[in-house]
Amino acid sequence: MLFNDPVNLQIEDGEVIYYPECFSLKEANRFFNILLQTIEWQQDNITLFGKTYLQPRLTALYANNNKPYSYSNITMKPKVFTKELLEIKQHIDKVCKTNFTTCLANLYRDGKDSNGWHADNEKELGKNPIIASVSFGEERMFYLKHKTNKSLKKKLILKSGSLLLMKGATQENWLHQVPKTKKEIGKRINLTFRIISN
Ligand SMILES: O=C(O)CCC(=O)C(=O)O
Ligand SMILES: [Mn+2]
Repeated sequence: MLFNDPVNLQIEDGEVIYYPECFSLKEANRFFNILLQTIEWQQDNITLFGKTYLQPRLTALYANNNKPYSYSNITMKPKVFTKELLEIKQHIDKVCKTNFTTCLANLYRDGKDSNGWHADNEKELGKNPIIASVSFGEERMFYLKHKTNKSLKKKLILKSGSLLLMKGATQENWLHQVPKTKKEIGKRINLTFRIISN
C-alpha cells in the first residue's frame, strides 16, 4: 500500500522520514470525510507562559488504553479508537514496525489554525519517542528547526495521505511547527500516533 518511496530528511541529531503516499488519494479522501464527522473534536484552553488562550485548532485523543496525555497544561483522557482510526493505525503500525497506543488528532479548520513551535517531549512518551504523523485533506507547510544550531532548518509540504515519521533524538534536539497561512485554504486533519505505556 505504499505508492512512493520514503524520503529520509537526513537531519543531524535525529531521524525524520517522509512517506509521500502512505495512503492513496482515494483512501485519504475517504478517511478525511469520515474522520471529520466521527471524531469528537474539541477546542481546549491552553496556558503558555502564564497566559491562557483558546488552542488555534481542534483536537481529540484516542487510545487502546486509558493513559492520559498532558501538554501545555491540558490533560486529555483518551476515547476508544473508532473503526477508521484503528484501520489507519494498523497500516501505520506495519509501515513503522511498531505498535502505537495513542492518537492525538488535530483539525486545522483553515489557514488561521496552526500549531506553534514545540517538541513532543512529554515525559509519558519516554526517551526518544517514535511519532507517526499522518495528514489528510488540505496540504500544509511543516517546519523543523534545531534547538541550538540556528543554521539547521527544514521545510516541507505535508500532502494528503502522507506520513511523517519522527524518531531517535528528534524531539530532544529539534522543534517543529505548522504555521498559519494567509492563503484561502480548506480543512486539514492530522493524526499523530504515539506510544504511551506508563
Ligand atoms: O499537524 C501536524 O502536522 C503536526 C502536529 C503536531 O506536531 C502535534 O500534534 O504534536
Ligand atoms: Mn508535535
